[in-house]
Amino acid sequence: MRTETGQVFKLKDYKPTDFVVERIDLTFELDPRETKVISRVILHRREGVAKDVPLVFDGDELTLDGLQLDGSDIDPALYDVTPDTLVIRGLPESAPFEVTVSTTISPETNTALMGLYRTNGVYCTQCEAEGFRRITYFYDRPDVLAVYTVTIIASKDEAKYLLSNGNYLGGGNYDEGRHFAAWFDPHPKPSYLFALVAGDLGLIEDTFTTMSGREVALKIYVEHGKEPRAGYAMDALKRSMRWDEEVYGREYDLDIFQIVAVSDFNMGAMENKGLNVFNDKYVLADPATATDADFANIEAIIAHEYFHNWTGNRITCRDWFQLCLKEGLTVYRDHAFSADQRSAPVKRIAEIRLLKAHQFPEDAGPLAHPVRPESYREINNFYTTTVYEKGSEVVRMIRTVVGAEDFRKGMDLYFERHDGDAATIEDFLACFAEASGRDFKQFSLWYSQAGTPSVTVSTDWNEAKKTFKVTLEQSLAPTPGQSRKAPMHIPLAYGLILPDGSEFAGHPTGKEAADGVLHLTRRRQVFTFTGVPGRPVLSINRGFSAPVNIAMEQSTADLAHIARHDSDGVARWQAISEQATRHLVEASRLARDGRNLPSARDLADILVATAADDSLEPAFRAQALTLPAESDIAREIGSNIDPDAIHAAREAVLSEIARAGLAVFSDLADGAPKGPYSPGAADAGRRALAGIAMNYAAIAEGSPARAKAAFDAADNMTTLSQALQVMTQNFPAAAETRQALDTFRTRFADDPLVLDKWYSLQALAPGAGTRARVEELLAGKDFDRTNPNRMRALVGAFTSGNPTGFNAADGGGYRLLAREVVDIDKRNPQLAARLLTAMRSWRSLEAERQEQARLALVSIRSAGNLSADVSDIVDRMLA
Ligand code: 0A1
Ligand code: ZN
Repeated sequence: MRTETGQVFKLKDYKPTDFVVERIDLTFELDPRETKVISRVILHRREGVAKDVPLVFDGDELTLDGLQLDGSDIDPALYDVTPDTLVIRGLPESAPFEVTVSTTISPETNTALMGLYRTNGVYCTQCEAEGFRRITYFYDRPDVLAVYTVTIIASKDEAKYLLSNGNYLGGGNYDEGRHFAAWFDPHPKPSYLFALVAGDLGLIEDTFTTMSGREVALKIYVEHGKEPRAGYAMDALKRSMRWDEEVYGREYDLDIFQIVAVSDFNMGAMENKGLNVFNDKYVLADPATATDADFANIEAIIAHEYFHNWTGNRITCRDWFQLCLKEGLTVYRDHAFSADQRSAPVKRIAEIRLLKAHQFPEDAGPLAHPVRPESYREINNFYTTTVYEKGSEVVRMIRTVVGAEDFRKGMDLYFERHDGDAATIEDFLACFAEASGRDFKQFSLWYSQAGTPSVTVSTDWNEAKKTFKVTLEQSLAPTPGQSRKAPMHIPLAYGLILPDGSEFAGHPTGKEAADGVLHLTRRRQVFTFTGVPGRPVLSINRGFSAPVNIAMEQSTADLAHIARHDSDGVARWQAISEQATRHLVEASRLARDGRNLPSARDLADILVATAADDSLEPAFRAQALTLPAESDIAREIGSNIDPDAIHAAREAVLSEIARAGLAVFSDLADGAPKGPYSPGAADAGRRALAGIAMNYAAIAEGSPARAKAAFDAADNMTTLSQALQVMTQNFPAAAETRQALDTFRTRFADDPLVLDKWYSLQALAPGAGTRARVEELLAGKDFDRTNPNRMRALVGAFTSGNPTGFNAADGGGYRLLAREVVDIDKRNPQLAARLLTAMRSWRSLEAERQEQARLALVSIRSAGNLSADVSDIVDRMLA
């Protein structure tokens, strides 16, 4: 493990390497504890680099076994080696040369899950961002592109399949029960895209014929016995391949595309060239074990990794500061794919919810950073929702600014001009500037200024003159390291809805407002509409065209007018959600002061009417009925948060809505599709509506009976887990709930992915008492603390999804997290650091909880031997 060195990496220090790598040949002799790695690298000195400049390769916890130059041992006086660097002097001045580096590594004891490790007896690698340097000494940076040949030797018993990137070259028997396989990847790639997998696995196969008629072999490897659960992933893969051809003209470029599902993985999945490695959670699904949400996630992540083949692999990043170049763009592409496969407005609503729930708090707290950071201590800590989700929103805004046609032109230009490059955000923006003839200078602030902009909107209707004036004013609060900010280019999609519900067709004067978008570029701007027949209602930031906070005094009646008439479904949801948020914020404040709560009648009326409106998609109705989460309310309140007051207020509102709509909810709760399960969007939407209706009905009835009956009758995991969730959230202490949990545990005892749900549901039960249950589960004799999915399912769910449990006033939740973080850090720093980010909003809590949280953070900081990952996060949180 790399411990803290305090070293800070800066964007402005970028410098190309002194030597240029031409190709690399790797040989692996696999063994659980003593894997031999021989790396032959052909390089030459970059033009203009002085002849006394040494070659400096990266390493991480390595030991060197041998070092040769063009086949002869290098004199030890000519090199220096430590576990994390290899420096070789006296290398040829201009001619190419070959350096052979031999190392021995121990996959079995590699608990960080970076580099080459073992999971369930399978050898597997994870090299992004800096894992390759745990395999061999090399230039482990994304701007060093090389052609790889890989030979793998292993025992036949232990590893039936020997896989790496690219096309299969051949293989055969070796010695003493061992065999080998060789792979060649013709596309130059950076080391972070290298992959090796070897093991005894189950396999499903298919083929895909590309747009130019080439047949590509498709293979998905999973644990034996799980093959039937890989079918949906295969289907999603083929749809992704077709979509990228149809929408972006991008064809796959190897003879084979492989996916391997493993059970120990730090993230969701990894786009290694031609050999994607997945967390098995995002591959395995069938109706009995996966929910609709699981199916949707699998579809999205399969697409995401596949789309990286062009946005990430063919065009990669010059340095890790440019991470959003591949991630923001690829998230944008997978969102568009899912929107095409499912309901576009419902997909957008889910994206907005996620962005506000995760990215907005990150941007408002101590871990805020620009979409393209300018410095970092540990790059692993920058695989964030800001880089990914806000990065995607920025690409979406580019499309809003230039329009669909020029967006596609810009993308085509990007693919054409930068294929084979390690590129930058400037390269990317230049393509859209050129395609559209626009200047992106101000727009590029979205990449460099952190924080969520606020836009204050005020309107003025002049009945006599029939003019409507919209005044917009933007501001951006300071974030760590950035005290002063410049005004940004904020594209705000809008509509003016007239009293009769129709939309005003005119535009304000001036070029800053064409195509239904107000382009806010100055601090304050006024847009005037003339000839408006009657007082309109402004629907602003429609579809969340810009990731900003809008502050506008809008009456409940006006919000209801938008909710009823807006031509844009997302905007209708935004109006409903705004009304719910306002009410909940107000109720939480009153609850905090011990006062009586206001009636939620108006809100209940809108929600119940929406629930009952058969002309609306079920999935949309389900979204509308899902109240803002407690964490959303907390974010809106902003400071001096009392999670108990928010919980009490939200429960009261839920119960008022439930009672007002009991007849409707009771009906809808039975509306899940009957007959064979299909994971498609239409059926999933009906199940979502039935599930939320069941929750309201159970709340109104004050009894778990309905949910227990649904649990007993369920024939698919979606309904089963919905029913269990209704029980654990609302009736955690009921006998029925205990009984259902026991049944669930027994039925899925041999299925870790399903058991993860069992852990999460218990961790999410509200109230201070849940911590004791979490401790009990952690202490269970079969609880596996080394499995990232399991830790996230229990500790992650408790700390980031259970505001009243985690933030219990005695600080016990914080102490639990601190203890686990320090413990996990010894094995898996990345996982520890990520779990710790659950405390990123600690400064917005009320004073006593803040103090408890601070003490817990300080206790982490004072634990010895922290990893770079954890110390970076804890230091930023305490700064
Ligand atoms: N590039 C991957 C995410 C990823 C990043 C780091 C990892 O290391 C443990 C693994 C995966 C993606 O965007 O899907
Ligand atoms: Zn990605």
